[in-house]
Amino acid sequence: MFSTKLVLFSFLVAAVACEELDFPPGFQFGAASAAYQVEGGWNASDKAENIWDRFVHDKPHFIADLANGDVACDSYHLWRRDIEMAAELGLHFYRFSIAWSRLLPNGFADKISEDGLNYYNNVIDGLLEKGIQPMVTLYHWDLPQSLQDLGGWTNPLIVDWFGDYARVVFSHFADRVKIWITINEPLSFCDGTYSYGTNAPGIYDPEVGTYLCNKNVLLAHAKAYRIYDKEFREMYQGELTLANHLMWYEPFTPEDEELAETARQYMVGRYSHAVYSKEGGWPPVVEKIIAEESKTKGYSKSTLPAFTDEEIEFIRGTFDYYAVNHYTSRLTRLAEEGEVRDMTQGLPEINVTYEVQPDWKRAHSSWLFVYPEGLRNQILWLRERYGDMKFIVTENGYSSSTGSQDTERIEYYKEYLKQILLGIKEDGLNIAGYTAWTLMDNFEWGDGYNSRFGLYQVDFTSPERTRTPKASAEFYKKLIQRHSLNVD
Ligand code: GBH
Repeated sequence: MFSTKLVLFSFLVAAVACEELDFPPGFQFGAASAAYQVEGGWNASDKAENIWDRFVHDKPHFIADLANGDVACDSYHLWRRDIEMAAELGLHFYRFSIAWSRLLPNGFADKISEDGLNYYNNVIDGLLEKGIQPMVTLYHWDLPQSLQDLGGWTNPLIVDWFGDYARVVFSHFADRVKIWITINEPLSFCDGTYSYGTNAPGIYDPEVGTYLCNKNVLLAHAKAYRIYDKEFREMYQGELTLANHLMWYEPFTPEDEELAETARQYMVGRYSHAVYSKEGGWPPVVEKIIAEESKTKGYSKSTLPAFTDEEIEFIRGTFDYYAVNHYTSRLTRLAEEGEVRDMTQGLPEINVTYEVQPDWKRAHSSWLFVYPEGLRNQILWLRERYGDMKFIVTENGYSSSTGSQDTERIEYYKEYLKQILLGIKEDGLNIAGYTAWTLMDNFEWGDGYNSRFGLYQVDFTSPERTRTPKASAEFYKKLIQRHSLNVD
């Protein structure tokens, strides 16, 4: 009798433990890629040059091994195989981006490429045939070079250029695409370009350029959102937002909490407050710091360009969910004089130096330290600052070098997904989906082909760019099948 009870009891405990590892019904799993990182076909048909084509060709020394994305995974030709892989994994959705200069060779809407249209129609239809939802990013860093020549993201006219491009995209694809990201990680290409100089177009102008880009990006996003609202929403009922890169900051010592909060406002708030907060505009603390800095440096006004009241209203509330791109975390402490030279070491603008805990494992990418709790803390912070809303993790992943026995990647996914489950079950966070970065090894920007994030391994020496599943692909497939982290 006693033993039957015990057996029954252990069974119940196990069942509860299993259930704890189950994802809520309706939770969706996907994987992501980006046009420049996978497509290749850089000058195929009438596709025009973009800023990454120009950057890798003119300044190859910025890229490891002088690599480039001319061919990359050759997805321009091998898209059928990509869809097959998405289907093998059982993905609910596949996130990819449209190359602006493949669809609009002039950058402007005066000419639409037939081949560009065909390519993206094929990908969208191919996914839908397999029951996979397309999630489409309009801009993942590959600005048409023609628009860069006119000032790119520092020219306020880009707001209209982006709006025109968005309208073309919506009018051709919004009948089938229901979930959108307007712009991917403006922090990475505004700050990454102008404050750091190592991203295309390689222009270094930290005091002015970064913030011009920052403001124009927010307006451009809002423009696309308003166009969708007015011309497409009623018909198509889709969801839009921008995607932010969120590095989570915790204080190095308890006294550093205020500094950590300033870092969050500087790195996350600068691209979120205007859109998601109740009052809109710049985060007040950032506005204050940059105004003071500008004055000290002798500028006539703050180099953080002010918003008009109309602009604040135009941007405020232009979201249907919050897109979380998250990989890593840092501890923040006050920088000593001259200690921080660039973004990899801290935030010189606000006197922050980065630290990490000694037990945070480092991935192949020098910036990627593993701290799973950071993801949950980051989303909790977003809910606290901007209110309860739907969150989708639109990027999360781990880099290694070549090889397909990637147990460390599996470990990373397990640990980060566990934090998502805890966020849902213990904190009541409304997290609706998760996107693994990335479907297959691809051109990892400045790291070339050295840092590999893929679920599938790609042989970049073979003309067929042969793709083979890594151990993590098997793991992800099982996880999706079982809708649970209870995978052996
Ligand atoms: C994302 O960027 C991108 O959306 C994606 O295209 C990319 O392949 C993926 O993640 C993996 O990198 O911060 O200290 O060293 C991630 C954000 C911003 C991380 C720039 C690396 C380099 C400067 N990236 N950052 S630093």
